[in-house]
Amino acid sequence: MNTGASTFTQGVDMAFIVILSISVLFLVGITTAMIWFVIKYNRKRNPKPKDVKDNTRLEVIWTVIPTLLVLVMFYFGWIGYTPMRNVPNGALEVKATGRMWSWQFDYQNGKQSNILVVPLGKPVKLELYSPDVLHSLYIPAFRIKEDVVPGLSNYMWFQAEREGEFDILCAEYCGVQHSYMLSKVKVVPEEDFLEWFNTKEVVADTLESLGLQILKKNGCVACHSQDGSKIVGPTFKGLFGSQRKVTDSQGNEKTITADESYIERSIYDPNSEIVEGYSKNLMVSYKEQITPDEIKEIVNYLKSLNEKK
Ligand SMILES: [Cu+2]
Repeated sequence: MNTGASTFTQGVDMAFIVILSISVLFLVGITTAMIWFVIKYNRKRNPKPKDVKDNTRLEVIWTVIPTLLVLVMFYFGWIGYTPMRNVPNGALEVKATGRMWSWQFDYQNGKQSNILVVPLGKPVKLELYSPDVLHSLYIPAFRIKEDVVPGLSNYMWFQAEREGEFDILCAEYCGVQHSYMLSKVKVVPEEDFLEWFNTKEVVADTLESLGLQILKKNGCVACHSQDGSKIVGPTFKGLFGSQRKVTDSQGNEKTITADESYIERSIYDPNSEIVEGYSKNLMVSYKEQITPDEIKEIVNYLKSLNEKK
């Protein structure tokens, strides 16, 4: 019987309980023996120290028993871990991108989402990708965690056994907004999943402009505020058309106007001009993620922010 949220829950919990029980046993045993020795062999009772000879039988026992216990721990760790590296055939493949500081999930039919929607009881394989720094995709309820390393292809898989929403966290410190790098995995019955999977766009967000949707989808809003506050990068508020003091890649300072071409440069080549008061190398190029047409929508959105006032 499997009552965990994923097929791995039981195996991992078993290894955890075995290792914890052995550790508790030793903690209690060693502490008790220590207290007992302190009382029994204190100086008042034994004014003259006795010379203790070695004891082969005792030495063999305290070598063999811990070796067996370590092998028991290894065994339970091994049977809990090996299924995690063997992906069954026919798993649903999803590309999981971890970047500073958001998660993005790309399905093979072009569907894109910031939460991971998966069918209940079906294997799902995540191809892990990072365009910037080390992250780690962690789903505590499923008992899985895997590093997302730039330049290295890595994967993880799971099969959800319970409907509902479960937390996704980043478990590798990746910068100032690391703790906000949160998402959810939403487990739904297969019919509901297929319905979601085959729907082109979410209609619920029609109140938001397309530009803002693109900015949210790509995680831009994690670093750029819309209300004038300074996070990691400059705010979007009042950005378009403003005069910006920047330092170019040669280290020259200059003042430029934030027009269409500036917005495009900022997205495709973010380190070519750094706005005064901000740091270099915190943003990577979004050339692969954001198309020129999408940039036009972003510009429209930025213009609309100026009109609001
Ligand atoms: Cu991270």
